[in-house]
Amino acid sequence: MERTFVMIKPDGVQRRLVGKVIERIEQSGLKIVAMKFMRVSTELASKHYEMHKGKSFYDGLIKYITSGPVVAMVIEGENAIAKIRKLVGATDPQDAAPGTIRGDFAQHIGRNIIHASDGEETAKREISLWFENEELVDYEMIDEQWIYE
Ligand code: D4T
Repeated sequence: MERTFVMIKPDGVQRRLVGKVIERIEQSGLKIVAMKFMRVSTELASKHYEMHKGKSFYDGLIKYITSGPVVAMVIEGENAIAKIRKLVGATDPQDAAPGTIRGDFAQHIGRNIIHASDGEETAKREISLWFENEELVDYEMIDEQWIYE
C-alpha cells in the first residue's frame, strides 16, 4: 500500500468542487487516511513549492495557494501515487483528458484545482510537511475484500 498527499487548491474550494473531487477519489477505491481544511501560510507554501523558486510563475503560485482555504489530504491504496495522478490529469488543464479532474473542471494551468504528489519521495516529503504523524489514521475499510483481490 502506498500513501500520497493531495490538496484541493483555493479555486477548488471557492468553486464548491470539494465534494465532487473527494467523490472521485473515494469511488476509485482509494482510502482517506487524513484530511484537514486550512489556510496555507506563506511559509508552508514556499516549502511546498521550493523546487519552483525562481521560476516565472513562482510568485503567482504562492499568492494563489495562500489566497483562500484548501483541503489537505493523505490518500492510501495500491499504487495510490500514480492512480491519483491519473485521476487528476495533466498539470495544464488544456492537456488534461476528459474524465480527469483537471480535464473536467479546469481551464488554466494557474487555476488547476488540485495538487497530488508526483512520486514516492515527493509523497513522503509532502505528507510530513503538511501532517503530524498522529494526524494519520490507521484503520480498515469494511469493503477492502471487494476492492482488492
Ligand atoms: P501541482 O504541484 O500543483 O500538483 O502541479 P503538478 O505537480 O501537476 O505540476 P508542477 O509541479 O510542474 O507545477 C506546480 C504548479 O505550478 C503551476 N504552474 C506550473 C504554473 O502556474 N505555470 C507553469 O508554467 C507551470 C509549469 C501549476 C502547478
